[in-house]
Amino acid sequence: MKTRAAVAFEAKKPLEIVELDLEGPKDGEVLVEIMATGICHTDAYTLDGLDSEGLFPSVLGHEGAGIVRAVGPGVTSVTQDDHVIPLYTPECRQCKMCLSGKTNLCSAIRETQGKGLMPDGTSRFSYKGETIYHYMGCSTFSNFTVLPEIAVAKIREDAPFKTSCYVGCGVTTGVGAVINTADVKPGDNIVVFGLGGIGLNVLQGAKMAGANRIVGVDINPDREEWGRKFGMTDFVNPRNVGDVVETLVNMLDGGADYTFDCTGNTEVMRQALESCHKGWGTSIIIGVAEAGKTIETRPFQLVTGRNWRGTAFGGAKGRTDVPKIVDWYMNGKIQIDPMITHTLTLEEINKGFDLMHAGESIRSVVVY
Ligand code: NAD
Ligand code: AHE
Ligand code: ZN
Repeated sequence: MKTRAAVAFEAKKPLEIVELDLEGPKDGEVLVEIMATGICHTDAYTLDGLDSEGLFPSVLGHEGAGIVRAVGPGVTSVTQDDHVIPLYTPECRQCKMCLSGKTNLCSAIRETQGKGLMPDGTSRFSYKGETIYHYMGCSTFSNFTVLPEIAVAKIREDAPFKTSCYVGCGVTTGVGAVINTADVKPGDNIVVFGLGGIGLNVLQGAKMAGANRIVGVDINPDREEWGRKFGMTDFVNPRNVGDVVETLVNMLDGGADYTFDCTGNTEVMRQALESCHKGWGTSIIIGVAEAGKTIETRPFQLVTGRNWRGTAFGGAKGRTDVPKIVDWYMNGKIQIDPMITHTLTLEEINKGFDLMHAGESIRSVVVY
C-alpha cells in the first residue's frame, strides 16, 4: 500500500512529505493507521545527527496513537479496529529482561529496532525502490506504519488521539520516572532540570506522589509560569543565580531527595547529581545526551551517598502500564490537554521542530 510520511532523508535537513510504499504486516505484526503523533526532543536529536544509532533515510516519530487496520498471521493480543499506542519499549513478557521483574527494557527486538528494521531484519518502508528505515520501532511520522504486536498497547476507545499520543513518550516518561524509577514518597523534596515536554510531566508526577518542595530549573524564563501550572513550588533560572548547585542545596536544607535531568545536557546532569542530599539523594537521568558526550563528577559525590541512575520510558512496561496511564488522564488524575500547545498538519511538521528549538512549544502534535 501507499502511505503519506514525513521522511528524514538526511541529517540536519527538513523532513520531506512524500508518498512511501509500505508492505503489509508479516507474522506477529500489525498495520496501524496513526491518527496523531507528538514531536519529542529525541526526534530532533536524531534529525540533528546527534544520535549514535541515527539512520537515514528514515521515518522518525515515536509518540503516536492510532487504530489497528490489519493484523498479520499469528497475532492474538490485538485485532482490527483496536485503538493502540505504539511502544518504543515493547513488552514481550517472555525475555530475560521482562521476566526479571527489575526493568522495563524488553530485549526481544531491541537489536533490529536499533538498526531501523523489523524483527525479521527487513524494512516495511521504501521509496522509489530504496529502503527507508524505521525509527525506534515506531515511525509515527507516517500515516500508516507496521509494528510487532508486542510493541503496541491497546487503549480505551474514548481517549482522544490528539492528546493520548503524548502517553506514547512524554507523559509516561515524566510521570513514570517519578513513580516507577524514583518511587518518590510523600514529603520528599525534588528538583527538575528542564521544564519542557518531559520535565512538566515529572512535575505533575511529583505532585501526584505528594512531594513537598518541587523545584523547577530552566534557562527559559517563560517556563516558570508553565511549571507553576503543574505543581512546581519554586523556580530557579540558572542565569539569575551565582552557583545553581549551591542555590539548590541551600534552598533544600542540604539538597534534594530526588533530582531529574530533563535537558540531555551533560553539565546539567552533573549539577543534578551534585544538588542531591548527602547520604541518600538520587539523581535520575532522563535526558538523552548527544553521541560522544560523557558525564563527570568527583567520585566523592558517590562515596558520600549520592546515587546516579537513569530511566527509559519512565520505567513503564508498555502493554501493562500505558492503558492505565490513559485511564489516569481520562479520569482527571493527570493533565495532558494544556501541554499540547500546537496542533499541526503533516505538511507543517517542520514548524513543530522550529517551535521546539525556539522554546515556544511544550508539545506540538501532528494530526493526520
Ligand atoms: P524540550 O525541548 O521540550 O525541553 C527541554 C527543556 O530543557 C527546555 O525547557 C529548555 O529550556 C531546558 N533547558 C535546556 N538547557 C538547559 C539548561 N542548561 N539548564 C536548564 N534547563 C535547560 O525537550 P523534551 O521533549 O522535554 O525532552 C527532554 C530530554 O529528555 C531530551 O534530551 C529528550 O531526548 C529526553 N527524553 C528521554 C526519554 C527517556 O526515555 N529517557 C524520553 C523522552 C525524552
Ligand atoms: N539511540 C540513542 C539512545 C536514545 C535513548 O536513550 N532513547 C531512550 C528513549 S528517548 C525517547 O524520547 C530509550 O528508550 N533508551 C533505551 C534504549 O534501549 O534505547 C543512543 O545513544 O544510541
Ligand atoms: Zn520521546
